[in-house]
Amino acid sequence: MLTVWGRAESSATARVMWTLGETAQSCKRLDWGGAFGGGDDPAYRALSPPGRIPAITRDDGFSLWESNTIIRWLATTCPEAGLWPADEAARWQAEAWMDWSAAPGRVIGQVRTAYRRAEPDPAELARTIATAAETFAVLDAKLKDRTFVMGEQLTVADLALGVIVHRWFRIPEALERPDLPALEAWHQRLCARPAYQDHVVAKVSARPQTLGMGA
Ligand SMILES: N[C@@H](CCC(=O)N[C@@H](CS)C(=O)NCC(=O)O)C(=O)O
Repeated sequence: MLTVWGRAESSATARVMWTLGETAQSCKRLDWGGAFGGGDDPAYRALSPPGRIPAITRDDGFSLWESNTIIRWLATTCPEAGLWPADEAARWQAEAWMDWSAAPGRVIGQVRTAYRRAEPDPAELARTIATAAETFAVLDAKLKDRTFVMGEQLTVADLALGVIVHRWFRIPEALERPDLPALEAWHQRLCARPAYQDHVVAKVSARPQTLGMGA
């Protein structure tokens, strides 16, 4: 039995839970990190050296940290799900998109910091949204002629990016942003997947976001 250490609303935990859902693997999830604490627990640091969530453990002592690494591992333990492309070139392209996910992850974090301030600064909001839109446009361009990032099959590339993109579509409606139609259509396709609904839509930014949330 696998145990996932991480609070459900954390984006990094959600992508691991989503992957488990897509591969129909059962697990036990422990609320960890954030208000639940535990990140500085020495036993937890042995699992996750930076003390960040998520980490996973298996009853036989196997453990892993870093959500994208966990996704890769889960994909390899369940090859029949087809999440790791069998074709060599496609597999390494998927790896590149996974590594690139750090870029949209960083810029959406900057947008969230800006709109959650008690008194959001319009200049900071405009700047961070413009940078984020430019970054998400890279993925929008990739998705123009395909169903999923690597083509017609959901892969680890989608799993690494899907939660970050959900955050983009949950920024307050009052904030102007350019249309990214291919990205939006892909997000809608993900929203139609039960595992994404359960572990991402229902858990990550589930409530409407508003300006000045930190107030
Ligand atoms: N690159 C890491 C990032 C992990 C990370 O920063 N997780 C956040 C939650 S999304 C965290 O641990 N925050 C502190 C906490 O929740 O206590 C991963 O993808 O696993």
